[in-house]
Amino acid sequence: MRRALVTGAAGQIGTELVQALRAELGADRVLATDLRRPEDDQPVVAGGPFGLLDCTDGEALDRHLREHRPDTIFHLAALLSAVGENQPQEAYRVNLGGLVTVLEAAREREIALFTPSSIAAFGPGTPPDLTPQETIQRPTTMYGVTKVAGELLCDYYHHRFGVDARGLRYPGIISHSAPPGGGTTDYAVEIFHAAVSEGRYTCFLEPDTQLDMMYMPDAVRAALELMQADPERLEHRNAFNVTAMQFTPQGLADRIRERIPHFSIDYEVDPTRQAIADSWPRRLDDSAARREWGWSPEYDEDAMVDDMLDHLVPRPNGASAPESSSPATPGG
Ligand code: NAD
Ligand code: AKB
Repeated sequence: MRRALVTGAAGQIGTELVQALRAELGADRVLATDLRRPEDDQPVVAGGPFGLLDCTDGEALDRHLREHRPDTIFHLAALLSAVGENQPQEAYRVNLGGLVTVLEAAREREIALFTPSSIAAFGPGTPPDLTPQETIQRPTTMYGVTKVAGELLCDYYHHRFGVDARGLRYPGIISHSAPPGGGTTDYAVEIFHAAVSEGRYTCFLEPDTQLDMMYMPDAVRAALELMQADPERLEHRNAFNVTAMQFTPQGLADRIRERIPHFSIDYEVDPTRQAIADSWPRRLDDSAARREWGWSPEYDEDAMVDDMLDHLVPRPNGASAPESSSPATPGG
């Protein structure tokens, strides 16, 4: 990988993936694109080239590809689960229309492609514990439907046209830099901001709803490692199960209260997001990723909570928060 283009770069994952790519490849070699332009002082814009791009617009994509000449596209533009249930037709149009547009460009220009899938690609009939790499996939959300179809499309473009398409099934991603984009796992980010600013949080999921989660540094590293993996070792190219930690809202609140003793949580359950969460796995089996390209998470729940609060709790005398670094005690 020498030059990259990122779609949906202003979102939760793009904001951090772009910075990691620029650190690795050089700032000028990573073109960040999105439907919306963040403020000029945001790292995605301030740290290197940025272009407006609707990922469903094949001509505009082609213009960017001609000018920037990437060998790899990280296709992150999508509508997430809760937004997708509010606007299912739009989720279909952006998530699948955008993916086909990008796959076609990757085919025509022989560009490698990273596309994230999600735990949302599973449904109520899927085994929820140690969910196998290959199993029943009958999701009940439009977001999930687009993720399963996306996994299949990426496999198809690889087998049929030789496109170097690769992908991960991400669990819920927790981070402190950019807000989450309207998903069911968003509570696990919101809770930190609320704990620090107000000392209390009202959660939209029930206290004992266990979901699979991952801290952003692991999520970014997983994408980079997969795209740099030896293709000869990859049996599954797209939709690798990856996981790092599992917790419930109550369990996460308990971990936060160990660090912020006055923190309290209450619950106002949103039936739509609760139904989505109830249809998703509690813990994935990520042994295929471990075997085929050496996946191993570094952050467990305690290391993630410590690092989140290190970044979000205001420091005395305006000192700046540390860069996220590998935890002293690896988890996983
Ligand atoms: P996000 O919602 O934070 O960001 C998505 C970005 O896409 C936004 O900046 C939005 O402006 C942009 N966008 C929307 N429509 C667009 C269009 N037509 N053209 C170009 N850009 C458009 O999402 P995210 O959390 O960064 O997720 C990125 C990818 O990772 C998505 O495919 C998502 O399904 C997947 N994923 C995310 C999580 C998570 O917890 N964040 C978990 C599993 C999978
Ligand atoms: C969502 O909740 O929609 C996302 C995801 C797990 O795909 N965070």
